[in-house]
Amino acid sequence: MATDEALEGYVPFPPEFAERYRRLGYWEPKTFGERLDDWAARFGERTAIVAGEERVSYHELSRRADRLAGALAALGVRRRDRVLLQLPNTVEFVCLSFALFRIGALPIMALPAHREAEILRLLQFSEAAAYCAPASWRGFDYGAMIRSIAPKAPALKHVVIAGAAPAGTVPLDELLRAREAALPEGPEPSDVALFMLSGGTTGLPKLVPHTHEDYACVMNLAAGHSGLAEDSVFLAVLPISHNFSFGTPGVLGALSRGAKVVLAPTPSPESAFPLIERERVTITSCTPAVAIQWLDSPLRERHDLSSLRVMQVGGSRLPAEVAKRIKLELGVTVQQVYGMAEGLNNITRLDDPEEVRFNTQGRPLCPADEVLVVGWDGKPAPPGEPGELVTRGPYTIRGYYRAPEQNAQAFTPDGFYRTGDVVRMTPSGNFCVEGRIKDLINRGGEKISAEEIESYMLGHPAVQNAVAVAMPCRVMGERVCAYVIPRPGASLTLEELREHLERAGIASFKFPERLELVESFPLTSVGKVSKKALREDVAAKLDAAKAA
Ligand code: OOB
Repeated sequence: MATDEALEGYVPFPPEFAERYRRLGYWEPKTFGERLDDWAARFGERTAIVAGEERVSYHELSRRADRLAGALAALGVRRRDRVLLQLPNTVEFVCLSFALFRIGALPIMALPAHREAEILRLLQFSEAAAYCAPASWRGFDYGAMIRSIAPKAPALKHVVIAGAAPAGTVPLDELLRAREAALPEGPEPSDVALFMLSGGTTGLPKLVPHTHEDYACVMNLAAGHSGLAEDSVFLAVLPISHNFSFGTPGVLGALSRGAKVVLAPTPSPESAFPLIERERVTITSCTPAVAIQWLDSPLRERHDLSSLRVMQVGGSRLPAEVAKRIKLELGVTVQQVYGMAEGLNNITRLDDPEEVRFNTQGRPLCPADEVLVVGWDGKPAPPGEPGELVTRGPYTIRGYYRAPEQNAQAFTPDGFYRTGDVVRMTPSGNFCVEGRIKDLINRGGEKISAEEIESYMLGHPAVQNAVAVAMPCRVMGERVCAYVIPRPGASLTLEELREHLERAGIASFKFPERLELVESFPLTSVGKVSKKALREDVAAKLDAAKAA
C-alpha cells in the first residue's frame, strides 16, 4: 500500500528524521486501528472502558469500532476526511475515534465547551466533512447549534448525533447497530491520525496534526513512565479531547497496557470521588486547579480514595506546596507533566527524589527529543539561566495544518518548535516553567488567546479599546481580567461584557472575570500596550483587597 496522495497542508517529518526514528524503534509500523486489534487479541474480555453503568471489554470496543467504521464508510466518510468530534467523556467518543482511525478519516478534537463561534471556524477552516456531538449535554443543545451553523459550512455533509438525534441528522446509535461491513483500505502508519487543537495564541484555530507513528510514540513512552499495567485503573477526569487525557498517556496509554479506563463526566469531587472508590482507581491525570479542588473538598472524608497511587498533574504550573499536600494529605505520588498539543512531553519520573517531583516540571520523555533553552539574544542560554524552550523530536509536529504564515513564526528554519514558554533547566536536567512569552491566559490548564478575546471585546459598542491579561488566582492559577477604555460617555459592566461574548458564541471559560475601566493603557518604551504593567496592576489590586 503506497501513500499515493498526501494530505494537503500537512508538513511531514523530513525523510531522514523519519528513518532515524524508525531505526531507533521510536516509531513502529502500526496504525491505531491495528493497535486496537492487538489489544483486543491480548486483553480480550478484560474491561477496557467504564462510563456510568456501562462496561465495555477490549473485544467489544474493537467490535464496535469496526461496526462504526463500516457504517461511516457506507455513509460516505472517506480516508483523509476531517471529522469534527465534540463529545464528552463517553464510550462513544472512544469507539468513534478508533472507527475513524480504522478508515483513515481524521478526528479533530474539539472541546465540549466550545460554542458556535469556535465550531463554525473549525468546520470552515478544516472543511470537515462530518461533525459528531451529543444531542445535548450539561444543558446545552448541540443539535440546535449545528443546525444553525451548518449552512455556513459548505463542506459539511454528515451530522452524527449521539442520543435523541434531530431530523436531518444521523443517529449514532443507528450506526452502532449497523451490520458489519467490509472496510475500505485503511491508512498508513505515517499518515496523519488526528488533529489536536493548539493552546492557541491567535484568534484563528490552529490544528495540530499527529501521525499514527508519532502519536503512538508519545503514548508508549508516557505509559511506561507512569507505571501503567494490566492491573492499573486509570480515571479520565479532564476532557479526553485534550492531549493530556487522551494520549499522553491518558486513555490510549492505559488501553495499550490492558488497564481499565474509567471515564468521569467532570473532574468535580462529586463525580470523581465515588468513581475512585467504586472502581478502585489507581492513577489519574489532572490539572493543578483540579488537584486543589480535590484537596479542599470536604467530600474527601466521605469516600475511600486509598486505591489511588499516582496523580499526574500538568497543563499549568503546579505550586510546590500543592505537590506536597497531594503527598501528605492524599498519600499519593505526584508526577508532574509539562506537555503541549504540539508534542514535547516532559515528565518527572516516579522514582525521582521528592525535591525533583515537587519542584520541577520534569524532563523529556524520549532520548531523541532535542531541547534547547534560547536566551533573549537568540543564542543558547547559559546553564541554569531562563530562556525560551525550543524543541524537535519524534512526536513534535513540524508545522500546523494549513498555516504556512504561522509556521514561519512558530518553527525555526531547522524545524524546532518555539514553545513560547520560558523555562530554566536545573542541574538534574529537569525543567522549571518560569513564565511565557506567548500572549495567552492559562486558566486552570485551559488556554485562552488574549488576541481572540480582545477582538470580540472590541465589537462591543461601548468599547473603544480593550486588552485581556492574566490575573492571579489561588485555584485556577490565572483568570482573565479585561482592561477597557470605554467610548466617551459610554458605560460598561462586567455582566454586559460577558453577555456580549456569550452572544458572540464563544466558550464561556474564555469570558473575563474582572473588568477594569481605564482612561488609557500604560505603554512600553516602544509604544505598545504594556500588559506586564496591567498584570502587575491587577495583581496589586487583588493583594490590596485580600489585605483589607
Ligand atoms: C497541555 O497542552 P496544551 O497544548 O493545552 O498547552 C501547552 C502549554 C505549554 O506550552 C505550557 O505553556 C503550559 O501549557 N503547560 C504547563 C505545564 N503543562 C503545560 N506550564 C507549566 N507547568 C506544566 N506542567 O497543557 C498538556 C499536554 C499534554 C500533557 C500535559 C499538558
